[in-house]
Amino acid sequence: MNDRANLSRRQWLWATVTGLLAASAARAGEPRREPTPLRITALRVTPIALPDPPILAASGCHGPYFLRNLVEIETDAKIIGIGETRGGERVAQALEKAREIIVGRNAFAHRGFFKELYDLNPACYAGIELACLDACGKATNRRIGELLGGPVRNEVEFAAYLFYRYAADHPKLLADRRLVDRRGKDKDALDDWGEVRTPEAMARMAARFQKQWGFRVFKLKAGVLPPNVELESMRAMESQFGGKFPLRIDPNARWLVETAVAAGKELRKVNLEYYEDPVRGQKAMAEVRRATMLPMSTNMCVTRFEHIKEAVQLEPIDVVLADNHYWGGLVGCQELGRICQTLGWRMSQHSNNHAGVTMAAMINVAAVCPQLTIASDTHYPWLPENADILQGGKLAIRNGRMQIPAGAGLGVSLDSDKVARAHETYRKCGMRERDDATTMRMVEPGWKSTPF
Ligand code: GKR
Ligand code: MG
Repeated sequence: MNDRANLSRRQWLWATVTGLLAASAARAGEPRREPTPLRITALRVTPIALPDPPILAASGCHGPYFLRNLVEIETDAKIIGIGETRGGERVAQALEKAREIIVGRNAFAHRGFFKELYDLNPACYAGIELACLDACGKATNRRIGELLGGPVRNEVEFAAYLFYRYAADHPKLLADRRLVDRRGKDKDALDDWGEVRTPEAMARMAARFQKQWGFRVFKLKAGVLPPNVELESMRAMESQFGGKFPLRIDPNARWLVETAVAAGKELRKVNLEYYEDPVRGQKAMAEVRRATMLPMSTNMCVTRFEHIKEAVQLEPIDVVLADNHYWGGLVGCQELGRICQTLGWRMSQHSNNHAGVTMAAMINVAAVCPQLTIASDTHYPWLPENADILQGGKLAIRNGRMQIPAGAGLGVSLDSDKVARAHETYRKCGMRERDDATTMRMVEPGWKSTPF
């Protein structure tokens, strides 16, 4: 019996096809190349807590720490990829479960475990995708942007993210039992911004953001003080800058439709780039958009691909704030970009508190999404100067812009001592999920996020 007779029909077909491919490669004088996987051998998850000043939003008051999860994947090539994602115990647990899914898999083929990880928790997928991309970049000596078809720009514009706030040394906040560092009063305070709860103080804050970092777009986090005070703050910034810089306002859906419509008339008088999430839900957003005819944006009512169908029908927005933590990583943001282009939506980026690894990721998102043409948000200026967990300290913001870090992968590295310290803070402070309402009630007992 010859060899062919010993093979099943399927085996025979496969042998013929691969034989033909090998023959054609050999004919072209090239050795046959097997793809080299970058096998994931281990996953390390490190929850951290970093200092957060008492900035205010519809959810209450930040602090004393914000939580993040750091992700490190080890590979058979001895390359370690790093990632950062949303903080808190739920995400940490999802990441722990992800270990058995990803160990043994190829970091280059991260899209192959997208669904399993995304279903566990979107932020879990985002952290691991980022670490995989970082490892793949290091393995090929390419920046992440280059792996994803970019960069389409070399520097990325960010907006000043302005928050009303209490002074960092507010006595009631210094009495917080969760505090485990040495911050104190005056020169020992976490920062020197003082209390900012009036239109004049907000205009001064905007001017300082402009001077210190060169920002050219300004977003007011509203939904904190009565709407007339917040509108007065917009006017104060407008006159501070002589109408030169675009403004944004984001009440995080704390306003009622009638408040938002009335506010819209006032907002027509300033150089408004867009009106972000004044009200809750696509239907209410669409109503405000129709009544005010202002460009509207969201990181609240269109946050998943499943929300897009309804948005096409209701037309609540003009701008989507992408976020790799919930849109399916950097690749998900690229997919979103194509959809935005098709629907005529502009694209910006959403931010929660984050450290330097996410900062580098956000710069890379903008570098691989051609549609992301307007300034992104970032909380990075609120991170105290010495608090980042990167080697070499914080990444620089100049003229409101950030450069893509130069090295392979994400181009940034973790400082292990700083990571250990931030993990120790996480362990000791006892905070396990974000809870702005509790902090707010320390200053304003009984506080509730009642709609305006
Ligand atoms: O950090 O308080 C905050 C913000 O309000 C944040 O949680 C929002 O998610 O920045 C975000 C936004 O644009 O809505
Ligand atoms: Mg928002």
